[in-house]
Amino acid sequence: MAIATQKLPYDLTALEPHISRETLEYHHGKHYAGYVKKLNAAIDGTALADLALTDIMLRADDNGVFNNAAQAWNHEFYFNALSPQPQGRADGPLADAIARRFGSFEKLCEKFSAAAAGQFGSGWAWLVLDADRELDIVTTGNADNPLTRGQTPLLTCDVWEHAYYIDYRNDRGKYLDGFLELVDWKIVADNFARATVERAA
Ligand code: MN3
Repeated sequence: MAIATQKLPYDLTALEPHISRETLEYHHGKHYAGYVKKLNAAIDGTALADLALTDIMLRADDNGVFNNAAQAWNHEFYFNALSPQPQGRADGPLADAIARRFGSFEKLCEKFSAAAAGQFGSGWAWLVLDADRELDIVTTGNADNPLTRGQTPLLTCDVWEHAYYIDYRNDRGKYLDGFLELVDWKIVADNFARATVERAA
């Protein structure tokens, strides 16, 4: 059973002006879809073929399989947390956890942006829940995913150039400002609630 290419949860023009239709056509339609296609070709007929995407990523012992599985996972997680009508800031238990760990929601956003801006080359910035149930901000290079380090992803930002070059050229900082305008903190809060339950189990 092949891994299905997920549809975007919004229209191609829905994230404008921060992320253009052209960017989504390439980023979702070519880059993300390409990772899924290469992954399916690589796992066809192997023991991984019937597993869910997360399990394929965590069990892959081949770099090519891991990279394509992780890139498929990371992109789905990235696209799914964005919304044309986002809840603009965290509330509830997530807001409390952010205040405890970072001081304020604004500080979290600053720290997240700085980490994303500082990731050298291609990669991802993440808000995660650590094994000790603390929030943290981490970055990973290329396709790497915090699940491989025992951290549960709550939010990610793609800082590969293909995520922003059409709209912002080399200006990663401006892309990050636009990205933060689109993050739906209701979705991040749902991820946090699920991760907290899993960690407590
Ligand atoms: Mn990408």
